[in-house]
Amino acid sequence: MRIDIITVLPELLQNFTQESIVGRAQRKGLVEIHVHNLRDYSTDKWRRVDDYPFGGFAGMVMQCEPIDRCISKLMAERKYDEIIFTTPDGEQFDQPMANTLSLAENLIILCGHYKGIDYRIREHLITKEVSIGDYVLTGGELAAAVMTDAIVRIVPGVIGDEQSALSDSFQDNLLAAPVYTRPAEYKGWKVPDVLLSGHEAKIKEWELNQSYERTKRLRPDLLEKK
Ligand code: 6GU
Repeated sequence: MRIDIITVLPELLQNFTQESIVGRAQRKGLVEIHVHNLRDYSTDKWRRVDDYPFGGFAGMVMQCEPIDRCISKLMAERKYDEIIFTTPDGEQFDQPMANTLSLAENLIILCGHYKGIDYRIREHLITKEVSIGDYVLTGGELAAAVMTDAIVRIVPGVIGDEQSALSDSFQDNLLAAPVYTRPAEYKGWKVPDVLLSGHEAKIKEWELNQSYERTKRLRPDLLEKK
């Protein structure tokens, strides 16, 4: 899978794409993430990519040309499954959307900024508008990082034990059960006995009960989706 991220703040995303599980997935050759500096596609001598809005509204608007030049170049090189725009008025990102997007071959994520982008880009080039939640960020970079992280980690082979991605919170609309590691007792704080019992069926039953109990208490809305 390949993800192309278009941004005016490439430095903000560079470390993220090289580190941790996402970085390792790239080194393993399972995914390729390319960060493009939108200013490289400006034809302005000051490398500007925004301008004042028609109608005299406040703020600046990202112009059509640099975005179109960047997306057109990428589209000439390969076929994209989705051209995503990050925006607070987009469709809410969630685990089912991450699952679907993880099956894509090629994705573009265009990071929104300033007051917004010229609406013609959204009408003519963007295929999917996505928000990561009901709050406003200064730009779409962190949203692009969140989406990329959630998508990449469920690509087969990225997480060693594939069970572990499938047993995540939200994969079945249940929160995950608590986990513990050694020592079995720390400062008098004890690990539940059942986990030390070696009784596999009982442990599975305990995990499922914990999942239901925690979901009912913390996120009852998820149980209504089941
Ligand atoms: Cl995708 N972008 C911005 N700027 N703010 C957001 C968002 C995206 N999702 C939630 N808030």
